[in-house]
Amino acid sequence: MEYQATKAILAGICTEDGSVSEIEKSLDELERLLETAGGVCFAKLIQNKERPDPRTLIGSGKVRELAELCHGNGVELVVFDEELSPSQIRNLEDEIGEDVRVIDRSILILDIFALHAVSREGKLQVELAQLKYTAPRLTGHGKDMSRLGGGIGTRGPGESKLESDRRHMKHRIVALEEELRALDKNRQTMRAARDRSGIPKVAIVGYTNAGKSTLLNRLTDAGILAEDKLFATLDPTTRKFELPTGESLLLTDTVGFIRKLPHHLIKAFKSTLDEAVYADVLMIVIDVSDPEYRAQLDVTESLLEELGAAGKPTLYVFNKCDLGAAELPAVGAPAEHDLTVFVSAYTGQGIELLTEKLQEILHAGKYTVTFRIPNGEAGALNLLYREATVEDVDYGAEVISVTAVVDKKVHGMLKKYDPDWVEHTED
Ligand SMILES: Nc1nc2c(ncn2[C@@H]2O[C@H](COP(=O)(O)OP(=O)(O)OP(=O)(O)O)[C@@H](O)[C@H]2O)c(=O)[nH]1
Ligand SMILES: [Mg+2]
Repeated sequence: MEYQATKAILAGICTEDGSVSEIEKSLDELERLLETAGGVCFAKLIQNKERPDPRTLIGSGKVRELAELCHGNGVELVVFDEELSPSQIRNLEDEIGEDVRVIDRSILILDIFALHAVSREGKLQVELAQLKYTAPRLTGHGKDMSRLGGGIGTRGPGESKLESDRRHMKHRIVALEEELRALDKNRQTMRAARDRSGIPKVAIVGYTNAGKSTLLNRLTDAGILAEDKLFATLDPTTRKFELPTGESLLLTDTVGFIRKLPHHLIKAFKSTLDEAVYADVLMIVIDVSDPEYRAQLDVTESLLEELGAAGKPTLYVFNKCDLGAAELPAVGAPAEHDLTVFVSAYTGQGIELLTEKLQEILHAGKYTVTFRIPNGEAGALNLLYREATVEDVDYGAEVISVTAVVDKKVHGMLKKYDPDWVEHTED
């Protein structure tokens, strides 16, 4: 059987405080989301309207225009860039008629998440978000609905069609919340174990499709699926990485950000997004070949802020340099403890410099000290191995000389082994 992509119209509204060019960019991105979900864009429709119509968002004349455009061209789906209430979807589907389905950006994003979730936690998070958001918006319209899978917007993370039987839904929501709580506890326990290991945690974050997974693969052979698709990654992956100095780090690849990511979606994926919140350092990956990269960085930074992950030492990784950027950003990081680097995760260009800068950020606020530890006081040496970076150990007859990169806390704990202690406290 030949596969036919669902033909769709994308619709947006430009209100008094919006600009048409912003809406156009947002619709272009919506088109990429549609394609990722297996659809194809037939037309884009923007209405200038000071205030949205509470019944149908766009005005009634525009709804008629939309209906004609659908009916005359075999269009089965309309995707709105704005969030629609369940009743707006019902009204729009009633007025457009002929089994054309109406969905919004959030439903489309959740549909992609459902296709891309791999881990049990990821799948449960998606199913819960769909039960809370998508299910109340499913009207049963559309030829597709009786078939398994039900078409774009209705695919669940498993094989099954998204359920919309209300009584069943309530039970399912309770069960999912319970299981997710247990998995979140698990995640917290694992995180606590990583904390005790003292290995610094670095989260790779950024806009969707920026090259986060490609970067982790480049650094660690993680073997994560990296694709020219939006939201290819849903589940976080953590890999150990060794710096040239021999120090270890934990690098975590995370789910990408996108503009107009609704608050309820952020909440639904809180547990996995927490990987960024609990990191010591952030690597923000930016696709400089995308003309929209500045706006994408703004979106990333404001979402990090919303998550409570902003203000950490950050390495700004300007990626895809091999494609050439229209205008390269001025070098110079936004905050004192931040750094920037230009790389291509694809060709490997700049990766060596990236590891150096990463090291620089991790070592910020740290300095090198040579301790003299009497033989037999192995506890101090162990502490250095655990909490600092040991660079050199020289076993003398009575004293072990250990050169290590330490922070103030470790230095203070071992001050009695530092012959130059006074000097350092004056720094
Ligand atoms: N030319 C070029 N392409 C790259 C580079 N880095 C990544 N890509 C491509 O960009 C696309 C997206 O890469 P991913 O690594 O999947 O991006 P991501 O940030 O993990 O995306 P999501 O998981 O979807 O949020 C893939 O087709 C990569 O091959 C680069 O440095 N240069
Ligand atoms: Mg990815």
